[in-house]
Amino acid sequence: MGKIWRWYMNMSFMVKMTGGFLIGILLGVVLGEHSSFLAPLGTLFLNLLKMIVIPLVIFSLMVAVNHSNPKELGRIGLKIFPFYLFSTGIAVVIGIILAKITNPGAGFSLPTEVVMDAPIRPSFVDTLLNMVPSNIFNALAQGDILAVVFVSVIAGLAILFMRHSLDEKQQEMGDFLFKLLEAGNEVISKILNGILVYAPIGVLGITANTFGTQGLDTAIALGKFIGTSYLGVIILVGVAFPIMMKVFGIKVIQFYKDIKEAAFTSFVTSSSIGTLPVTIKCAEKAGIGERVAKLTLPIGATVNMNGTAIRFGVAVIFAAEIMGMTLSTPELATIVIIGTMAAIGTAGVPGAGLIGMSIVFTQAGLPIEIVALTAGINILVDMIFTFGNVVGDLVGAKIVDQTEKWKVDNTVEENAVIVTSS
Ligand code: DAS
Repeated sequence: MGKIWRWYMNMSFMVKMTGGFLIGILLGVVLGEHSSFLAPLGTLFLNLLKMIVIPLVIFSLMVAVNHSNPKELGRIGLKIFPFYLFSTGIAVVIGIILAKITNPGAGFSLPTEVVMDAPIRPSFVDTLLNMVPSNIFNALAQGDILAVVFVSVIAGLAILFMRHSLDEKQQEMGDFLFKLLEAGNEVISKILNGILVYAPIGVLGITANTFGTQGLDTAIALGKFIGTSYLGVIILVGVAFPIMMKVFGIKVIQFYKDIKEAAFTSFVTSSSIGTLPVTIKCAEKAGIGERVAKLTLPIGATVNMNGTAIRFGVAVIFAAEIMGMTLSTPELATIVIIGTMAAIGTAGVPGAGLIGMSIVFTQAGLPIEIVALTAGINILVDMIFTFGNVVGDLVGAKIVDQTEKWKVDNTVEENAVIVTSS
């Protein structure tokens, strides 16, 4: 038994998830309807995902915010965060539009009767207003992720400014709270690692039950989900980002050549944070100033998830089609906000996008069973989403750096004018 356990633990996460998926398909095809006895394995996985989402977002966001320097955060932060919000929102929209063209979930239904959570998809204005919770504890208990993201960011900033306060007492308390945050983050990541050890078994249960009752339809639906995801990131990186860079006079082809190692590393590792050392090296090659790179890239690796945001847009339409629901334009606008905030709350590690999807689905009132359904093919889509995330981090850094250089040039010109005119 010990030997089998060591063999299982030594296998990479992605290989295990793929193995769980493929064995699940095999069991589903062989057992057919009888595979439903495996469904509880999947339900347990879903409950574990739901259990960890809120604490994970709280601690990962508050620690990420505290890794920045408030003095530097000022001007550059006021440029990079609007880019992150704008580019992530655009990515969700690209995912939604593409999925409405490819209809990945059309003609497919879930094996088990799903009771839809209520309230379903609050209105656009309510979603914006609900970001500021009237009762923080109620928002936590309800799993209101937008409120949790909002409160985590402002609480994290409060601790950050305490740690950099001139008042010694404030500094001491801030440092103490930051140590508590880092300890809490460590606890949550250990629990998450435990969940990810079980994940392949959960994926096996979900996949077997789905393929056992839905058969080939599942493969077609998931195949369209994968295809739409890849197409979405290709459009993001091939069209949207170049347009944004052209606006700032950046040479796109040369920039993409400079960052190719980071793009490739992110694709094969499926980890934005794991790619960070290569991302920083490529930033230097792309002529991005060290100050801008060192400030924006670590934060970007944690909160800027343009590729993953594509996943959320595609997944929501995928789920709505499976559930036979039609989303109105205001509801889709609400989904863009939910997807953008959930992307900010998603960590840059393998498999994190699945947890981000749980956030979006919980908030949008869509069945989390569909998240687990895509878990089996996560290895294929996680690569392209991470690729989109890391390229987006570097595009944001390059744009901010370009405006910083404009600022320096203008200052030099102004000084030159002063000198010549005096
Ligand atoms: N693997 C995540 C990353 O590192 C992306 C995702 O899970 O969607 O960015």
